[in-house]
Amino acid sequence: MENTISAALPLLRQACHVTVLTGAGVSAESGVPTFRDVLTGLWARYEAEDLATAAAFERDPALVWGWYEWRRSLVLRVQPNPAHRAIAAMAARVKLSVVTQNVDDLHERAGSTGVIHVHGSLHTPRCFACATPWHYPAGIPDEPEGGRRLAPPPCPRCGEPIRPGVVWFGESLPTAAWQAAQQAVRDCDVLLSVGTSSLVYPAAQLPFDAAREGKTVIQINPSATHVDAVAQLSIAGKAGEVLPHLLGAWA
Ligand code: BV8
Repeated sequence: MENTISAALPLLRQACHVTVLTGAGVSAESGVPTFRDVLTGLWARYEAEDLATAAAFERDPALVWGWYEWRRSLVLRVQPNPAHRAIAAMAARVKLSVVTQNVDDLHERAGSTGVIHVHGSLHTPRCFACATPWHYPAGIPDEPEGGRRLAPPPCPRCGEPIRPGVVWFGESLPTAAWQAAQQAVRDCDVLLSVGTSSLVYPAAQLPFDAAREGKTVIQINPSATHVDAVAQLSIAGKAGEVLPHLLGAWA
């Protein structure tokens, strides 16, 4: 790992614009289960691709709303980790774009601004029918370990159920966010892909778009992914351990 970190430093130092693409692995060291691990307790018998859908919500709104409320309560209880903080610190050293697939707000709580959320956010619920934005009551919900079914609140405007503000499978990505993410790849010299299995499209396409456009792709992930095929460097390590070292590029 040390030699790939030292090989990354000159590539970052020479960059005028770095775009960081993050997945659930960047929040793992905060204690947020990765997307492959977030199905526990009541939801353990489901596949994420089946539960994170509008059809699942229409079929059983309490099962799906309970899952997202459990995840939201967990995110509200944890703190950004050194990976989030290193990414926020990078913005003071080089022009930086942050594109995340995560629906938590840990990048923002670490100080990153202008974060591009291509899969929405746990913190922006809206009406399933009329899309009227809805606001959670203050405080951290007290969700039991193992989870529970929880009926979603009714929309104050039309009475239909409130849904999480995330992008479900089968739903299009928010146009503005997706266009900003693609622009951030076009504009950068280096794409840093951190903590993503790169299995969900179209976000998973971004590192391949970057490589095709001649950008330098650097990956940080303890495991191998498809991105290894196009990465100039794959740093086999944890985001919270590797990213603080990469700040050395600008020391
Ligand atoms: C779309 C929000 C156009 C919700 C997520 C059939 C019909 C419709 C579409 C499709 C279809 N077949 C395929 C598709 C496309 C589909 C897709 O890609 N499916 C996959 C399963 C093949 N995509 C879509 O549906 C997208 N929309 O295509 O629109 C359209 C519209 C209508 C009709 C047709 C087409 C929308 C996809 C968005 C889904 N929403 N999240 C929620 O959070 O509940 S996806 C979710 O999973 C994440 O956001 C992320 O994008 C994805 C993968 O998660 P990761 O972040 O990568 O996490 P994961 O757990 O997988 O991996 C963690 C990684 O971290 C691992 O590699 C691990 O090694 C590493 N790691 C662990 N610890 C650390 C670490 N790394 C560093 N440090 C550590 N400490």
